[in-house]
Amino acid sequence: MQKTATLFFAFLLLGHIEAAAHFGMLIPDAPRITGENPATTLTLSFSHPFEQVGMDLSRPEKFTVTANGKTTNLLETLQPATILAHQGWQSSYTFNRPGVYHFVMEPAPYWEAAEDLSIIHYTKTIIPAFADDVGWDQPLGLPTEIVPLLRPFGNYAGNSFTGQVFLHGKPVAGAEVEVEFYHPGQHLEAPSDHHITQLIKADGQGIFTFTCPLPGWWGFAALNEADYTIKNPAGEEKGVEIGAVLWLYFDETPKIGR
Ligand SMILES: [Cu+2]
Repeated sequence: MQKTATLFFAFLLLGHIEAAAHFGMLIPDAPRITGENPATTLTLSFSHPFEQVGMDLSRPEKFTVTANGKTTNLLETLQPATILAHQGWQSSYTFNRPGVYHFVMEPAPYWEAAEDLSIIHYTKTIIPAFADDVGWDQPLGLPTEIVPLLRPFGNYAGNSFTGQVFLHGKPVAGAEVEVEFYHPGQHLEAPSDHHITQLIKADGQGIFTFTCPLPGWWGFAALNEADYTIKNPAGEEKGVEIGAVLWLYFDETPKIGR
């Protein structure tokens, strides 16, 4: 008991309490774009998605969209916003033509004293516009990324996501992938901390499959150690955790009946 209390106090001193994992988040208001609704707000944050506990995300270093073979810089469109009571960012995007739009945020390194390293989560969300479905399986060539093998949209809760983890363009054998569910505005009770952040290991090709049982957003974060160091706020060279994060939306399963 006393040990728990001491640990708890230590976490308080370090700034925020880690019950579960933090995730780069890039969540649109609409998981797909149709003619009736050709625009969406994109919300960028660094949060604990299952528990809906926010952290501060300083201005991202990059924010881009890649579609129809072209990458566009959206950094200037970001507006500060309060997300889960913390610093986040929003942008609104209007879709002009069909395509599969890969939105990517590269945050500034986040110094995590509790883990003695900096964290960079390359965060990706893929949105189809006007029923297009070409190019969803294309890697973007990010330093690290999860490339979907299941089409990352048009799925029901209960479908299984399969993805492949890449680091510098090569599959990561045995990659560890953290998984969290996010349902804005809905508080869910987990039986244990293990249920808040679920964990799966990829196979020898960096491929993993995970069944998503609930409708809403599911985030996958493949975490690897970078082969470089950067300075922490105290000026010391420290390791970097680079994460490949992918967010997907699973729709409610329709009811069979008449
Ligand atoms: Cu955190």
